[in-house]
Amino acid sequence: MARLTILRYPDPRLHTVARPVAAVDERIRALVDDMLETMYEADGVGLAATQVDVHERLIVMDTSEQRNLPLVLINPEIVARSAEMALNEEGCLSVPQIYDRVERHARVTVRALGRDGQPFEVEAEGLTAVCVQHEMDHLVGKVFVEYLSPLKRDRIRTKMIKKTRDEQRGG
Ligand code: GNR
Ligand code: NI
Repeated sequence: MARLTILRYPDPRLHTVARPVAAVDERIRALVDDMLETMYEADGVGLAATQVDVHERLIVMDTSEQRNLPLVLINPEIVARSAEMALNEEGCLSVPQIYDRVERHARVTVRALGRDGQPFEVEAEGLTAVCVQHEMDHLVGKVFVEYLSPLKRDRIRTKMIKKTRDEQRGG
């Protein structure tokens, strides 16, 4: 297993549209394991392949309290969405220390392949529903800050560029 580098907003590679995973093989299983390690190490509840510069439709998540229930979603598709919406505070490992409210479907049903390539469906609500929608946005090149006002987004962009520059100087 290996820890992967997470792209930081406004890296243009975060806007890449992922293509489907062609086959759930050893390469994909190794990527899944590295992404899980990277997600747990960063204390995240989810990670999309886009964030580690792999542009294939693959997500890992764990929204459990004890962080011992990894969920792997390969070629995920949302097959049902609630009419009811919910406002939730979101963050993103690619936009560290920025949190703001985003409106999403309160519940979604997702169809995907698991780590072994078997198809399954999962009904998500609460944080899991938020996370599924947030991660699936990453796969089409969308970061949550794009739901915020242009003014807020611009301020975040400037802040992230400065933060990244300061860190590279050894801060
Ligand atoms: O770790 C994460 N926490 C989180 C909190 C609220 C809404 C969405 C998320 S996803 C985020 C990890 C991440 O950036 N996934 O793409
Ligand atoms: Ni994210």
